[in-house]
Order: sequence, then structure tokens, then C-alpha cells
Amino acid sequence: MNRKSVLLGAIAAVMIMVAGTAFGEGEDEDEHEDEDEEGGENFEIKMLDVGATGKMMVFEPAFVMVKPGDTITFVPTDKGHNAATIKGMIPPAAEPFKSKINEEFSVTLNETGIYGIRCVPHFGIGMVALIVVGTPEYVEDAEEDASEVVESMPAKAQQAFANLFAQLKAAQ
Ligand SMILES: [Cu+2]
Repeated sequence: MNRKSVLLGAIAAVMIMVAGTAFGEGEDEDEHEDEDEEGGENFEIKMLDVGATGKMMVFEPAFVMVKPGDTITFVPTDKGHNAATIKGMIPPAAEPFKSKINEEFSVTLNETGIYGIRCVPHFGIGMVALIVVGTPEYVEDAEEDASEVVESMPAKAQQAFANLFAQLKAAQ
């Protein structure tokens, strides 16, 4: 190899590295989790007309456990959905939120506790999600603490939360 071909080889190697980095970043966006600026992880929850098991109108996944400082992004994969906190079903210090229909929405959850989430148009047919931030002792009592709120819900939402709390118990 003469000096010129060594130099060209080095340039080609750098270009491949640059291309590899750009490709890697693009790929990360499709991953379930990746780092955000603050160092927390990102979790995506899709809003779907039909879930993987054939269930209509679902958050997927509908049960998510994260660490304080992690970010959840609700992705409007299908049209006509949103994500909103359920009154009385978020940690006392947490900010309620409500996304616009059809809009991608990200929220960083810093307060430890459970977050009950609903799609406003499809709450009545059980389109709800349960996000758990941190793994504190209260988790044992979470279902009991939420029972009054859950009992006031439409029957399908109650059933969906019964399934989600069962997943929480299984995850402990
Ligand atoms: Cu919906």
C-alpha cells in the first residue's frame, strides 16, 4: 500500500464509522427504551385499535414499570386515541396530564407511585393503562388505595384494572 491508498483507506474507515453511528441512532428510535437527555430511559406505549391479542382499543403495553425520571411516550399508532391521568390515581405530588387526540405525547415521571391512565374516548370500553414508577412498599396496597376510584369506573375499565393490578402483583 502506498501512502495515498493508506490515507483513502483511513477516510473510508471514518466514513463507515460515521455512517454506522447515524444508522445506530436511527435504529434506537424504534427500540423500546433509549436514553433521554437527563439520563432516564424512554418507554413507548402505543395507542392501538387492535392489540396483539386481538383486544379492541388498547394501550400496548398497558402495564409498564419504570424508574423515577424515566420518560413515557404515548404513540398515536392508530387514530382517535389520547392518554390522560385518572383523577385520584396518581401520586399526590404528580402533575396530571392529558394529551390531545392523535398527538404523540411524552411525559417524564419523577414522582414515585402508580399512575392510572385512560384514553378519554375509549375509557368506557376499558382502554386504560397502569404505570408504576419505582418499587416502593406502597405497591402492596396500591390496588386497595385505588379501589374507590376503580369502583366508580365503567365495568370494562374496572375489569381492565383488575388485570393490570394482577400483573403488578405478578411482577413483584
Ligand atoms: Cu382510545
